[in-house]
Amino acid sequence: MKIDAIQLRELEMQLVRPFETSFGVTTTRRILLVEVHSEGLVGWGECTAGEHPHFSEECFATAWYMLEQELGPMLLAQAPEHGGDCPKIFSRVRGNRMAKAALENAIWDLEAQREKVSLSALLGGTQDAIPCGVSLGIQKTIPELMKIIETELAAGYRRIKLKCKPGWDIGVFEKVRNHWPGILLSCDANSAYRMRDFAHLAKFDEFNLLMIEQPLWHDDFYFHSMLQKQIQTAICLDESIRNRRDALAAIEMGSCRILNIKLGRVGGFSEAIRVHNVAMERGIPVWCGGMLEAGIGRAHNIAMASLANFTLPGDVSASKRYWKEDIIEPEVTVSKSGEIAVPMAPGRGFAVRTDLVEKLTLRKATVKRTLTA
Ligand code: OSB
Ligand code: MG
Repeated sequence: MKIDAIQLRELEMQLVRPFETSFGVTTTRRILLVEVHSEGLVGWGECTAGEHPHFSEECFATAWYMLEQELGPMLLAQAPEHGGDCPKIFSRVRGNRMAKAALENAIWDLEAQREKVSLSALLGGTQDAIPCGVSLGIQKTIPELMKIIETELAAGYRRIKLKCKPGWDIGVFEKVRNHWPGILLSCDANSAYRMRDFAHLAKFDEFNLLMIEQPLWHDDFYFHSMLQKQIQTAICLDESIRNRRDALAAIEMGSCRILNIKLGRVGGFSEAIRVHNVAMERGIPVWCGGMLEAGIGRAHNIAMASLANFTLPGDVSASKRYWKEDIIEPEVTVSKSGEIAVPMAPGRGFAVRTDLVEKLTLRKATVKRTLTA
């Protein structure tokens, strides 16, 4: 397809409530959108990099730079036919997977429109609804957390994930489990623990957690495999898994029994499908993670989560949990039974509210064609 233009946008969007993890608090998101114009159609992509390089090495500013100066010019010079052509086009650039994913996903988004098929169908999705959970940040007090859990369960969500860290773990799980003995409950440490904490982490077994997500270093497999041997609770890796090869290594080493797949973290739809497939071959269930996405990223997550091995409730939830107004129409909603319906219409199935996007835009840039790309 001939690419006519690539535009980058920086949006500022206020979360409806702050989100606290073991690595920090987010109150306002800087959302990086890419628009790829081709033959009268517009493919949209959302970069999931954080404001600061706390989840991974990437952040908003590094992604903007890579998109404007490296990846954008490469794509303009190459004219891909399919979203699946992008990894090869970007292969000379090391890392920077969230930046790559924004562009690659925009091409898939465009391709689904051009072929008049749903994005889910284009990806090979087979499920018409995805089961949803919620990820709950660290709160000031346990009673505040209990109130939020009550609200989310009443809304239909099927799994509660608690962000945890030393000092906000066992005491919290105890209260929550006592009150709700039967719910699917998991926790996410975002790398907050170390080897001295192994005995402490073994105590999590008491609470019948569905999984403990990324307890140790963000780039580790080996010590997670040591830990997995010493605890009963399934480990789920998030940060550590950058591609199919990482997933295979982690599975073969016994570093985890469940995988979280995030489009940005693995570099886009192509690699996400590869991670999904290798996990399925090995009998490892996966679920779709979240990065506090606005509507474009959320729509793309829904399409991805329609693949067959996304069997566990993910962190993809309703727009209104994050935003007063989302940038897509309709907003993402969750049914009383805790599911999001996968759109079957051509394309991503959620229209972009371009007027609102324009209103929220702080900065725009058009990628220039360069001779060296
Ligand atoms: O580790 O899953 C994570 C948000 C930002 C960075 C990392 C993570 C998260 C979440 C939120 O858990 C998931 C969501 O609701 O989007
Ligand atoms: Mg996580």
